[in-house]
Amino acid sequence: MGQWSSKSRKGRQAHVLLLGLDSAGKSTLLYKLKFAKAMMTMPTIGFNVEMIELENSLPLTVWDVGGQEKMRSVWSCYCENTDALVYVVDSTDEKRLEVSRKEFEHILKNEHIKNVPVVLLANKQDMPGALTAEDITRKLRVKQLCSDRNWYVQPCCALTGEGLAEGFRKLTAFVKSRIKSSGDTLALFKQK
Ligand code: G3D
Repeated sequence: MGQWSSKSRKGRQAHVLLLGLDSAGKSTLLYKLKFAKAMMTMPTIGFNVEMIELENSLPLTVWDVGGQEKMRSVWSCYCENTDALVYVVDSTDEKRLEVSRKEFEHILKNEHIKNVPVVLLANKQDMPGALTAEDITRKLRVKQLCSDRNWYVQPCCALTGEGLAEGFRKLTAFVKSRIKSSGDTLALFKQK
């Protein structure tokens, strides 16, 4: 395995698109990752952008685009130059799961994110009755929809942070392997 050199700060960063319906927990998880604490969140009007670097790994620029119905129509405008997609699902919101699945299916058809790896976060696992990651995988038909790319479904709780680092580690590994296989020399990948 290689390691990302500190030079990578000036070099390659991964652009991560963070999507999901409103209230799925996108802002909460972003702040938890960034500041290691749960913060009071407001509905995202427009977008939030945060730089995140996990354990001396590839720096990630995470674009959190609002998930309200109005904003979903502009998700596709943020797809260009995206290295990875994180799709967040509220595992307790069974009523809107089909809406979420349709939006997921729709965004995966975007030409700019063809073959881009996906990590789906099955959030709010702390809540009683939350669907499991396996349920979410099945109900969102992730295997079929993501058959052309690397994907992973991670159960998590954005409030406590449980599962977040694992999910983003998986994402980083997917991105690195995609960059490597595409021979991206900007990546500054240093072999040990
Ligand atoms: P969004 O950015 O996807 O729209 P937010 O969603 O991050 O604003 O979260 C929406 C609500 O869900 C917030 O509650 C937030 O605290 C809650 N939430 C987010 N993640 C979790 C989780 O893992 N578990 C639980 N129990 N709640 C979570 P409020 O009450 O502020 O609307």
